[in-house]
Amino acid sequence: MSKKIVSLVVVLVLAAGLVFAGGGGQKGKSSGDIRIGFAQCKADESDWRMANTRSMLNTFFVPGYQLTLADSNNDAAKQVADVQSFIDQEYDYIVIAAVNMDGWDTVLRNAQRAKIPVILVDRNINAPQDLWTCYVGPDFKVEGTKATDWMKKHFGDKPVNVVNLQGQLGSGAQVGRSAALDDAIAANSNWTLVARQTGDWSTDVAKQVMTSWIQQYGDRINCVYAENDNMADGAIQALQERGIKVGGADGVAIISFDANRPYLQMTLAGLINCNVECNPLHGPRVKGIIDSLEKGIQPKKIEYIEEEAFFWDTITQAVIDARQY
Ligand code: GYE
Repeated sequence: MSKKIVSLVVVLVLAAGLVFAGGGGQKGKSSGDIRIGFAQCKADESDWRMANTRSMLNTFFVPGYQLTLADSNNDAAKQVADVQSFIDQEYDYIVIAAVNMDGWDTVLRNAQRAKIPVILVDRNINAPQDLWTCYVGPDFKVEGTKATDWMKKHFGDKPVNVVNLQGQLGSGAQVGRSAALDDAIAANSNWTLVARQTGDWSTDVAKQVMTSWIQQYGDRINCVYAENDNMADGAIQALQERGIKVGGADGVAIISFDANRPYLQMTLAGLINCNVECNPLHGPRVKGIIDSLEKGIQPKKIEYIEEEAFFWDTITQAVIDARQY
């Protein structure tokens, strides 16, 4: 099935909050398929999350696997219940992209008792390491440091008056990226955090928040640290609607994370100054882990993925065209 059709299936079926991807044959235990329960945050929440969802569904849409996606709609309590449901249905593997870092101990102990391996993908959590098999994803604080290193170079000793559009509060991505900004502010006396608030990974919410900050702080703001592309876009819209110069050498500097292709085009256009990659294509990584476990091979406990950063004054169209997402 082509990518476009799988994406359509994803969009059409997501409304049911449950998506099955499997390579033919009878569904369920009797088919002999490896049954994987994937507890996703909110499958269509952002460009990043859609790419991540497609990667997981496309990867397991092959014979021998049955992937069931449970969409928590970014509700942490529902996501824990989704995982418990996978346990109750005796899935072979559980994969979690955690909405929130906390609240996992009880349900993961239940998975351990049921002898179901738990693979953490994308988002890290606060739970004892013996309760989960492995983590594959970014080191979010390292991502944030790539952004603050650019800010240091860009501003030098000039005052940095930064506003921080945070991701969903309590998610590993938000905690790590915000912590990197906190460290940089503490280390640089010419940096000031003017305001911070969650934009819930959303363009519209970020635009509303940025609009109120412009009304409150006006041209004092010279940097926006947005913890994903969709929120960076919302901030840019708010600034441009008020005729405020954005990006480039002397506009309000825009920091973003994810590096989805449409936002790398905005980086090339000089609207986003620094875009830190956060690779969503975890499907093949998770399949590699499951295939190893099927052979009795233990994966690395923590596998941080290599990621780069892109900058407005060095990125090229060729770089963008070569990207997978
Ligand atoms: O940055 C954001 C998504 O967990 C890295 O979640 C992911 C983040 C990503 O909602 O767009």
